[in-house]
Amino acid sequence: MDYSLYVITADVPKLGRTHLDVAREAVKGGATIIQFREKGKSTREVLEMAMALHELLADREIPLIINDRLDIALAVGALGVHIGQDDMSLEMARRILGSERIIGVSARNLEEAVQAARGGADYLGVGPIFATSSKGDAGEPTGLKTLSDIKKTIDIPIVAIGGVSLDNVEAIIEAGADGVAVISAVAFAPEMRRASEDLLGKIIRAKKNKVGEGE
Ligand code: TZP
Ligand code: MG
Repeated sequence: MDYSLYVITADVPKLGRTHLDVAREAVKGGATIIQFREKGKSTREVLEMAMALHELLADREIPLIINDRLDIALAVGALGVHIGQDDMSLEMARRILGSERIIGVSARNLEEAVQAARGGADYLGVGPIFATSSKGDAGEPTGLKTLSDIKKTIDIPIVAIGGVSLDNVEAIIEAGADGVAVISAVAFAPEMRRASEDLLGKIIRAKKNKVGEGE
């Protein structure tokens, strides 16, 4: 799995953008994974959107992760789910999904990261790294130090989330992230494809530098 540019879709009515629009443009710009995250719609609507996303991404061989909803992930045959600390427990999610599917877990600090890694998470979403206006209850930013502490302690992939932008993405990769997860940096960008290309370019460059430094 390539976690480099993990784009979380959003519905952005004021820009006339649907989840599907965001996913389509992000993938054109090089997104390596798409997460479908929708909290305000009916189950039927969520299912229909997830089916459309699955169809779009399956053709392009881009993994689809569903936020929180194991039922939707199973219904559409998504590759996996992402669960937060208040969602279904990792243990229960694994029991339901089996070992074939990917389960990502949100961690806000080292303790949560260690617990999720021990519990069999496939990757961690660590954050909010920086301040974000995309999630009201995201909590205090963890900063880059927590990210690098987590990277030194656990050995599953780490995706940094929260306030990621073109200005800080290289520092985040240098601090130890295997990739970044973004909502607004792509979904609210004037040109979503271009924004994805620019982010991925910087991520690839920062990763090359790390290898050069012998990381
Ligand atoms: N979880 C922690 S921060 C966050 C989520 C879903 C929001 C990330 O959005 P943005 O716009 O990339 O800061
Ligand atoms: Mg959640």
